[in-house]
Formats: sequence, structure tokens, C-alpha cells
Amino acid sequence: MQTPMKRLLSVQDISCFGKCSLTVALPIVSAMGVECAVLPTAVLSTHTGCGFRDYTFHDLTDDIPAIARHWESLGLTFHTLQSGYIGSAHQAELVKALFDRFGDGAIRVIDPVMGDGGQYYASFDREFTQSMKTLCRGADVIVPNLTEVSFLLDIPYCPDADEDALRTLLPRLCEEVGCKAAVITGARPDCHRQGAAGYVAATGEFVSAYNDHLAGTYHGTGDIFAAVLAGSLTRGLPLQKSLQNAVDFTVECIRRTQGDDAHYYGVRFEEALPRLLSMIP
Ligand code: PXL
Repeated sequence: MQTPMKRLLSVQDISCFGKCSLTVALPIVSAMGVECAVLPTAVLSTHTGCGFRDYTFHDLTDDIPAIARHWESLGLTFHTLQSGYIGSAHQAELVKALFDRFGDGAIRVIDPVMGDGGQYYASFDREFTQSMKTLCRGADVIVPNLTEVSFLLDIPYCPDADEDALRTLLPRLCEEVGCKAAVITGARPDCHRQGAAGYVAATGEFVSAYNDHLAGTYHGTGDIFAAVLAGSLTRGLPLQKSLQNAVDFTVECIRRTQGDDAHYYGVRFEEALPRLLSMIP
């Protein structure tokens, strides 16, 4: 008798070209030995960053209720529910309803994708932030970057938050958003290290994981981080080890991409995939 496999549902867009959201979540989660079901929120010709203009955007919001009904008729269950890029406030509401429907006993990992570098991504604004906040309520873990932290808490963007500042922001996130744990990604507590800092509301425990600081900004790394974190948690690893996996894998992807100007749109994560095998039990 084979051991049952864990199943994760990843809810985010397919950017057909550009290596982010579902095109990184699927290979990463699968490589971690976790079944990856997907609910695409939209199909885009490329992602919306890195100077891409005139990209196509096909919204799939209207498909969500029928997909959910079909899954319900099949009696499908998920060990983990993960969400990333959500296209609109209405879609965020439907994803919230879907997570409530399939959420019994599932780990909810939500990346409130809204922006980077202190700016909203195209088509997001303060109103959308409120819907994202509602989706995040009750999540087991949310994984905002410092830009998204500033939007969620309605405070100025502070890219240079040191360890003390992170320890102030994290409990505020849990309290104001209403999530069980918060992880701030892209944290640079000093000029040598980059990684993630987390906080678990129920225990008051702070956790963090860092690796070498590598210069530059790389598109899709937040999605890669979230996929490895969700995969690790699904495989039953504790938050601390899951964070370390996510940080180490993301930094490895960046290291392999540095100096490759042809990869202006995403990182060379494919070559790092074998490393995931040593990160899980
Ligand atoms: O990597 C986050 C992301 C996901 N999906 C789409 C995006 C972005 C960031 O720009 O545009 C479509």
C-alpha cells in the first residue's frame, strides 16, 4: 500500500511567458513531492512587470463558481490552499468563498500580491488592498513583501526595516489582518543578509531565515518563495525550516541568474529544482 500523497491547490494567474505565479508554482510544488492542483485566475500573455506593455489579460473569474461546484461533486479535498496574484476585488471575494468551502483542516498560505519597490503593480489600488485584507483574514500564513506590508498596514514603505522594525511590524500584521502567522519576505535587516522574518500570533514566537544578500531585483522570486514555503509546510515541516528552505532556494535561483541579461524577466529556477529534493524529508 503506497502512502497517500498530499494535495495543494494553487490559485493564481498563468502568465504564459515570464516565469512567475503558476508556471513556477507547479514545477516547484511537484518537485517537492506534493500534488499540485491549479485554479488559474487569469491568463496573460506575459506578467505585468519588467516593462511588458500591451499584454493580453483574459479574466477567469466567471469560471470559479462552476469549477468549485464540480470539485465539490467529486468530494475533492486539499491539504493546503495557496493563493497568489488575484486579478480583482470581486475575484478575491470568490477565492475567499472557495477557501471557506474547501478550507476544513487545510493550511491556508496567502501571498497578498499587490506590488513591489513601494509601488502597486498595474491595476491595483487602495480599494483592492481592502479585498486582499479580507482574503488574508484567518490565513495560517501570509507572505507579504515590505511594499505589501505598507499597503496592508497603511503606513509608509520602509525598504530598510531592521530586525527591531520587523519585530514591530509582524505582530501588527497578525492583529490588523487577522491571520495566524505573518512572514515578511525580501527583508534586509543589514547589508549582508536577505531573507524572511515571521511571527506566530498564538505563541508570540518570532522566526527568521536569512542567506547572503545579492544585489538586484528579480521578478517572480516572491512567487517562488511562496511555493517552496507552501510545499514545505504541506510536507509537514515546521515554519522555521520551511522559511529556511524558501529563502535558500530563492537565493539559489537569484545566484544562478546574476549576470544573465537575457533573463531580465524572471530567474533560472529550473536549474535549482534538484536542490528541493534535499530540503524535504
Ligand atoms: O510575480 C507576481 C505577479 C504574478 N502575476 C502577474 C504579475 C505579477 C507581478 O508583476 O504581473 C500577472
